[in-house]
Amino acid sequence: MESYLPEPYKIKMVEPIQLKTKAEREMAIEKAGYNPFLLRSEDVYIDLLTDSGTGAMSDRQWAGIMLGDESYAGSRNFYHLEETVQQLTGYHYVLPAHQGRGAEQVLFPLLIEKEGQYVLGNMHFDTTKAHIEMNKARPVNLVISEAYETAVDHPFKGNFDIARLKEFISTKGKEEIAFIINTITCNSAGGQPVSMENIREVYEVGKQYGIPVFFDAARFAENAYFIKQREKGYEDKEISEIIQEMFSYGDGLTMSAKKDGLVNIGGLLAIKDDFELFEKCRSMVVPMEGFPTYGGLAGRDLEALAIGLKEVVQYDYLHHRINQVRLLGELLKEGGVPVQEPIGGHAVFVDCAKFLPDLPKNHFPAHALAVALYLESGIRSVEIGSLLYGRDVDTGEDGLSELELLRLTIPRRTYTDNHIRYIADSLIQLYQKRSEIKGVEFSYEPKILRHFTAKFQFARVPSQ
Ligand code: PLI
Repeated sequence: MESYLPEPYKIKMVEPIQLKTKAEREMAIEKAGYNPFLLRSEDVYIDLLTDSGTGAMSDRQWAGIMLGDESYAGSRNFYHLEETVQQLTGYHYVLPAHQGRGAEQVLFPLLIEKEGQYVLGNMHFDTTKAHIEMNKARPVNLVISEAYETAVDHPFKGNFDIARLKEFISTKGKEEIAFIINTITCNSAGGQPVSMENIREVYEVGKQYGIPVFFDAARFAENAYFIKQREKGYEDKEISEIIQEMFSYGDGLTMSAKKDGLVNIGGLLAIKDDFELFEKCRSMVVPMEGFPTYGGLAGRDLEALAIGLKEVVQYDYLHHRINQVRLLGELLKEGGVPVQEPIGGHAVFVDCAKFLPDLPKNHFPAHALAVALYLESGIRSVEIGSLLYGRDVDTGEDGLSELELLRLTIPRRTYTDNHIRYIADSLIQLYQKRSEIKGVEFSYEPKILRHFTAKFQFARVPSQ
């Protein structure tokens, strides 16, 4: 029975959820403009929109909430958090932020020196991309090509393509590169990990050319677990040792603590040893996030985060977490549903170009499947494809995403394996009647980050 271990916790408090009737779901999604982001959460039965801030805190974290020191400056919870982050990452300078994008908005303008510079990533997350573009720089994705082949099995599909990284820098010139950002795990490629070898190589390239290397560390612990499972030489290492080695190959990090921080709100900016950069960040944090010892968070939030960062590195927690996501992936595969393989850390990504091969990109196959899944079974999921990718900033061209994925994102410590089975059964049933699923088209398209607020109607033109 070693291979299957149930949840490593017992439930002390519950939040009721309710499956609305089919007619109620039809009304709700129509009112939401066929955009699951615009649904009221009460109309959702199982919420797989995101793993960001949606997890359950432990009894220890809730106890920590009661120890909140709400002083404006110098709160004891900040010092607890600072010490925890220093020990975890080896980075000396720590600034809290209200969430990941708070840290991005402080750091990125300080690293981008001139208009048109490039920021090189394995695959940029959407807010990261938006912050880079808002500072008039250009994000470039340099993930290995295997990431775009969902049926290809590769242990580290989040890896940078080192040859392309070097070629890009030498072709454009190092002064044209603002910084490199290594997203661990690589969310947009399917929650896929980056190997230690690749992390080290990226840092060496950065050092060679004098380009700073930062981590987008939202799912750092999940990445470390995959390294332990899959990379030679790391089988017997502690998760915390792996994390320290990972971060040693970088100059700093931004982190959305709403994922592996195991809290509902929070973010971090940490810098290894560059005092000058830290000083600049600290000055910017004040007008943007708040005084440097609270950074947009309450003292109680800082405490819950300090505790969460200690819980997330526990092997039993990570083992169940990753295997619960894998359970969903395996059940779907058994039912014939095409998914990004191997299964990622925080979500199962359904390959909708294969699920709905007859729907064109401008009928947003993955978004159409999200609508169908909600109607079928009250499950909210999210498109990671052409809709999220948006239009080319220069040409306005659409449909540029190489992948059309539906993300079934599993919140941490929130749903049981029984919920997982319901999700799998629902999607497999839809797969069996996939020819009935209709495409969607815009009835309203916002200019920036359009997926959050766009509205849709069922596509009028027959898609075949
Ligand atoms: O949502 P924030 O501001 O705490 O974090 C932004 C952010 C940065 N990097 C990465 C890799 C993310 O995944 C991320 C946020 N992700 C969300 C909200 C998600 O649903 O995946």
